[in-house]
Amino acid sequence: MILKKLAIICSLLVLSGTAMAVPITVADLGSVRTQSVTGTLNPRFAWYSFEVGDLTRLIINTIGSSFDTELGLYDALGNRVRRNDDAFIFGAPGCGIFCSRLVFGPGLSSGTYYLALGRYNTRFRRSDFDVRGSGVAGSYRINFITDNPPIGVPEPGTLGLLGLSLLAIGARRRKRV
Ligand SMILES: [Ca+2]
Repeated sequence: MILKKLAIICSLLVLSGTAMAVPITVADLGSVRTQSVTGTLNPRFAWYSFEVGDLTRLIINTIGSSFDTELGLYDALGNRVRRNDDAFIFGAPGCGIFCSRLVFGPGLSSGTYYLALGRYNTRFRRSDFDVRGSGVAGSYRINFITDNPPIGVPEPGTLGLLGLSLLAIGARRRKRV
């Protein structure tokens, strides 16, 4: 009898171990920087992972989404760091007062984080990346605002050079006509 109970406990431990697994479909954004990602909830949640280094601020919001959003942030061990449902009492483009927002100052530890987006009434449980909800048709937009500049935005000097080379090409074309 005791052996049987031990076996059950062991299998429960194994099950809880597998429950801690990272969500199956995660889009890895690499080092977090100022950028926006868009998509649809397929099937019910959207998961993104990203690395946080030495930041003084990180703001994540869902302005521009077409439905009532919710956000939940988890650490690498699957523990919930923070969640938010509605953040904009005066409204925002897209989801209006129902857009979500997470704001972090310098206190956010460096490491890997997992962000889950769902619709209203999503349950972000405390551990094991356990997120439950029903999903919704519609498009979402997640905006990341950090100290790190966006990828692919040319430095002002590069812009100047680009402008000069475009002018040169334009001049050459005019000469040919
Ligand atoms: Ca909401």
